[in-house]
Amino acid sequence: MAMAGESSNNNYGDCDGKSHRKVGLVYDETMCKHDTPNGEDHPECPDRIRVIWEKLQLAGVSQRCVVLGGSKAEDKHLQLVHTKDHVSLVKSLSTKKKDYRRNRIASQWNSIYLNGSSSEAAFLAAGSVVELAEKVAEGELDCGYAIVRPPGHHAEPDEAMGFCLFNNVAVAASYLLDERPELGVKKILVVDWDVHHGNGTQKMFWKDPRVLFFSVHRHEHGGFYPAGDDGDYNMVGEGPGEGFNINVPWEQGRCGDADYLAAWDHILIPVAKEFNPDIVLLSAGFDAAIGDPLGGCRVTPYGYSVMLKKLMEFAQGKIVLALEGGYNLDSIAKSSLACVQVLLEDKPIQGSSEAYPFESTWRVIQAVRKKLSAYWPSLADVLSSNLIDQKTPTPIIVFSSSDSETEDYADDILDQMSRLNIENHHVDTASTSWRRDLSKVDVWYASFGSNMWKPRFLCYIQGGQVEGMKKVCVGSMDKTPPKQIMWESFPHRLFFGRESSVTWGVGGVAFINPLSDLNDRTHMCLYRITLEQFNDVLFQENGLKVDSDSPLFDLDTLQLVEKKGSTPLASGGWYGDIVCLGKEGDIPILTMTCTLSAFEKFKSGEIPLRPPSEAYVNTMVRGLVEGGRLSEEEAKAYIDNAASKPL
Ligand code: X5A
Ligand code: ZN
Repeated sequence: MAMAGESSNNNYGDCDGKSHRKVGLVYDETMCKHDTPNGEDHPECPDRIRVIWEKLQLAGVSQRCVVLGGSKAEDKHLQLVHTKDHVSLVKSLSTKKKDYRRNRIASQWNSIYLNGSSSEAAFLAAGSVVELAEKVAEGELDCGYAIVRPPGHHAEPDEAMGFCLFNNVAVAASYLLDERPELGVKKILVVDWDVHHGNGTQKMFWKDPRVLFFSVHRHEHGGFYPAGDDGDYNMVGEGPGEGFNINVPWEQGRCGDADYLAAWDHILIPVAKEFNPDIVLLSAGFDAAIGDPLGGCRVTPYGYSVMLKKLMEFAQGKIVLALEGGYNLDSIAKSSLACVQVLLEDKPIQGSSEAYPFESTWRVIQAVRKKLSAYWPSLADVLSSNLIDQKTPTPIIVFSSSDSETEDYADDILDQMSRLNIENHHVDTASTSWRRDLSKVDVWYASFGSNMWKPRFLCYIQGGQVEGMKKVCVGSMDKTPPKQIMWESFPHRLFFGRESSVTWGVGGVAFINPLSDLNDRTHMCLYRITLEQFNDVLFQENGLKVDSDSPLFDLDTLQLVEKKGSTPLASGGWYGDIVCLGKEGDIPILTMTCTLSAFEKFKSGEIPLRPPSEAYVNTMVRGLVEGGRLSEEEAKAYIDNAASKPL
């Protein structure tokens, strides 16, 4: 039953007598009861659907819609896409059980929390989308929006994940196809504009040509959640379903209206015309919205409204939106309102798009078109160079040598906006709960190699690439720049080793002897960052991804290294040892170098000593000179000396 108060009426007529479309809205306060077991903060929070509902009420649009309360999914409908075991397991999570049993179950899944009301909410979320889709397919409603949680698109046949328990949209699609043949729905277009790949939906219809699944998402070559190859554009489906799965995998964040609309105009819309669906289901996550703390993209409410408008040209406007992700409360409320106004066919939403798609966007769109043109002739034409020349250059972060580098970029102001929101929405899943604790502790990270040049080091924090680097850094999760910078020298031996590196190509990179040597000194640039950021630097230095479930260097290890001076890590990478160089005030000074055993191998020649490449030397020199540490001549001589002396 909806607790929507006086708005729960069926009076969808407008006072001006103009006939509007009959738009269904599902809202049920019961779905707010699904929450973290101990009230911990989580981005997928009950307020998400509340703020959307309140926005629609305040704007006076819910009053013009047909409001439905939630309804529970039937087991047999859930089992159209989920295993029997999965359905029973979710059902068994009811109020009677103890928290610890639920926590155990949740911990076996990726990014899932559970409480006594999770099961009920999951059944309601799926059932509500089924009910709304049924009413639209029957013609009782023209279209609708199910404001549901938990979301669904990550849920796989036998697995909950990514905040999703049941795959709400997939259940509804299968219900129409398999349980209601008399409604005549034979072909369904499922569009997934949530910023994450709809891995669950893809799996469920992988071999099914009745469902054309289109997902546009951040992918970053498999680095973005849900990581891996599933979201790649090569994943086109199999058997009879071959060609009916379309992924548009963004290579970078910051994608906005122009990028999404380019994917619409040059992939989705032409294919949808050929496919000619009987109904459209939209996995409407709003985490690609500007300001979202997880998405890092910048789609505006206007952008969403245009994307939706274009989809309403199909299936005589029969379209059902189901909420998926979206974690900035303000952004999801505004985006939802814009969408409902489009469903109601109100006057067009005002707005305009940023000028052009990114260069990487055109690259992705061309790759998708090429791959899918085997199945969809409308994608076969090569895009004109006039078109793809209209682009925003990829914001590779190349700094000026001034101190106000990043401020020059209007782009980054927007990023800072979304960072403000991260503060209020701690992501508290297995992959990120450690971050909260470690973000409260400051350390000095002492750099002695290329990181001494601040712009180079900032690539590890903010992402990007500077002159001479062969690779773009992803940056840290927390992109706050260092709070303080200072220089010091320490009694350790600097040397250069390894044949070549991914970042710098041929030539050695800098290490220090993990043990101190009072006869030697190494210049170091110290950055005051959080221990969380220090871990992200460690991940990147060791060639690991930054979305790890656990830190490489935690509070216990910090205590240990403060006591013992140095400690090896389980990184397996080149910088597998942390050295504590002392303290500055209360804050420990840490650096990373090779392990003692690797150092022995450098000494014996088992691992090669090599002078650094020219680019690497230049970067170090710039660091030492711009940091006011040495003159250019002195810096070159210092590096030369370290590179030529035997260990
Ligand atoms: C539905 C949705 C995101 C999961 C992110 C997990 N899930 N780190 O947006
Ligand atoms: Zn998402």
